[in-house]
Amino acid sequence: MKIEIQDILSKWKLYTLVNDNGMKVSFLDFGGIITNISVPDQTNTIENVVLGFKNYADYEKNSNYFGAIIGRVAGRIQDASFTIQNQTFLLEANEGDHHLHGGSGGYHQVIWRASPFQTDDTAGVKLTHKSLGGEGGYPGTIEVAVTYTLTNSNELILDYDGKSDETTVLTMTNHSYFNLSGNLAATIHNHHVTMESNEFVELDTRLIPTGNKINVSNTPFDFRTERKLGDGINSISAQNKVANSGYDHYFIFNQNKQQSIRVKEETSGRVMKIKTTQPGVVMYTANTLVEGLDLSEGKSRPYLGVCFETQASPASLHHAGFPPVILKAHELYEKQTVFSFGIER
Ligand code: FUC
Repeated sequence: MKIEIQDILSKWKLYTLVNDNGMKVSFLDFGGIITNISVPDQTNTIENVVLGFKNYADYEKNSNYFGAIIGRVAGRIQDASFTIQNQTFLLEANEGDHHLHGGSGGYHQVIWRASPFQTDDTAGVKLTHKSLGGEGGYPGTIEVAVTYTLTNSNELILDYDGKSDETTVLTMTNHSYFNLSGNLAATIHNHHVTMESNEFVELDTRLIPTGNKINVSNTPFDFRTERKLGDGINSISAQNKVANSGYDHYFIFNQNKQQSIRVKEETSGRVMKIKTTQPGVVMYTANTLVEGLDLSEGKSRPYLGVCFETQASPASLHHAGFPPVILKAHELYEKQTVFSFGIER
């Protein structure tokens, strides 16, 4: 195991974790942004499987949230406001009338304090940050930590911890866009996904949850048996159309099942498995990714990556019956998501 550290633009640090199989994970202390995950394909060719900019300076804006830590609350908060314990809190409306991904000063824009660590079989970095009560409109001073650990079994473990001095809201995620074809060889239409989810959250035309859950049966949202992402991207179903043709929806995991997702790309043979303690995932197929950004292996275009934003549901702040994002004062927030990479011939 190895950790390499590089200075970037004399303001950020880039950490690269390398395991004994040659798998590499690189990320910045700025936003905790994962810039590169390099893993072997079936011919043992090691290639990058996430979208990242060619020039580090482009991460400064990063309006697509490439690879970043998202918080305090991942996803959209309707009308940029919520009420807890009879108190209403107003947040920044940074997408129309709504609040998206923690606002302009969210965790994706913070330089995190980084502490590297290493054992025989793991290498990692613990990123910590303190967000003050009132910042961005959110109540409670929170100490958060996100730890990235690479193992010799080609797993990337993301551990999220947090504690607040007042009751508040918190659901963090990582916004990596995966593309298992390797070095952007193709779009994600032919990525096959399997997950145990009977229901997903219906969206209105503003991508705000309506409060309804839809059963996946007989829809392109049924991933209980393997389905390719192209099915939803090319579908005329109203919910795929509303999301700008594709997926941008919260899938609720079935209770009492192991919460895991499997993603497979046939040409490369790469398989990614995601295991999480979170109650659901936003699967976003980069429907509105702008064209022509300079990425490390080519130009951006829609459907070039797929995000699996494991998290609770911000819809819970306005509707009953959704996985809650409330964190009580002094309660420990502890979540884990593991991405593991392999091949299948
Ligand atoms: C996802 C989506 C949004 C948005 C953003 C970049 O989380 O839910 O629609 O486009 O990422």
